[in-house]
Amino acid sequence: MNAQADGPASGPVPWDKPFALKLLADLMRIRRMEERCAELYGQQKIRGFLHLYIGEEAVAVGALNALRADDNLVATYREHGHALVRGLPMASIMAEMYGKREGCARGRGGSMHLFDRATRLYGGNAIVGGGLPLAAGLAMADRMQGRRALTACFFGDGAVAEGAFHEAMNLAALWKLPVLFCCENNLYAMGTAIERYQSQTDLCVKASSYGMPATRVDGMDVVAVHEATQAAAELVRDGGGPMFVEYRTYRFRAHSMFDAELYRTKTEVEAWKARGPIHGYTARLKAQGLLTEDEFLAIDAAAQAEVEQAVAFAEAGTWEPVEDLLKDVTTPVGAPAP
Ligand SMILES: Cc1ncc(C[n+]2csc(CCOP(=O)(O)OP(=O)(O)O)c2C)c(N)n1
Ligand SMILES: [Mg+2]
Repeated sequence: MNAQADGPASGPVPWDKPFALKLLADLMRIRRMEERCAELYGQQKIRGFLHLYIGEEAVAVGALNALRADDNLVATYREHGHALVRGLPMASIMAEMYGKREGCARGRGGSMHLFDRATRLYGGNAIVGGGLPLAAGLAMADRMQGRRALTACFFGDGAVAEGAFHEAMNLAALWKLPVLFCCENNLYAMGTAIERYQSQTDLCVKASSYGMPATRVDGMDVVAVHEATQAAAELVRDGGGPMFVEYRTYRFRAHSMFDAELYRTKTEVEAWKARGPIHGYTARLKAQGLLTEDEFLAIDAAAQAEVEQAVAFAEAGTWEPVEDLLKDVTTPVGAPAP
């Protein structure tokens, strides 16, 4: 139904070797980190919700490598890869997943709420569509403070059916706020295919209806993602107002760790895996003489070593004492203090 099995992305890679291999390393770091997270979940080292990004890595890697360090970033609960590419140490991400004090949100957020003020990662978010109004607000703050940065807001196709999407798109377009709306369209919202919950399945049409430029790109192709995001970011940064980019992608794993995947066929999943973001890119790099098999193995080994160091760091981390649990918890006006 949704399969678009036209083979892996192809074509020249327009980058010098260091940059090309940096992006390959980012893809591998996310993949290896999340494969390990799945194992740790089985061992109950990571608990609660866990949404893996496996299959979608080219979006975060291509897009975030096209942005600047002083741009703001807002993400969803499927944000481990975004946090990593943004520059958070893998160890602090892993410790957060464990719920340890050494985590980037001091163990209070967990997988869905990675947050880091220093790198301007304004959070994962458990609420579908919840990040869009935050992004509009951050962009408005930048405008008022005269900062020439943009806010990149990542969200899924499911968010496009939420009121918050339309409110944020409307105000961002009306006030020409510097927001880059990055829609990760993986064709499903939990177990519901896009044809079953969207009246208009062409999401660019929805964005265009707010008078905002919109473009669609192959989210399995890290080169195409980078080029489209760079062009869009330039437009937004130059004061052109917000822009919408739809990245057509696919998750290879279940929605979360509790999902029997009865809503899609194995054939469809396999067809998308054939377009996987890592092996297609690797083949192109090799064909162009930018990568040898030994270099690939070294990048993979480095990613796996980083994962093991991150796990050791999380294991050695500390739990917050029970008596501190209500610290930083806001008390509603009129309620007795905790
Ligand atoms: C406001 C709100 N409604 C419902 C949910 C339950 N929920 C969690 S994930 C999800 C699907 C979202 O799909 P999409 O935005 O496409 O993101 P994906 O999981 O595919 O990355 C839903 C409905 C929620 N978290 N928040
Ligand atoms: Mg989705």
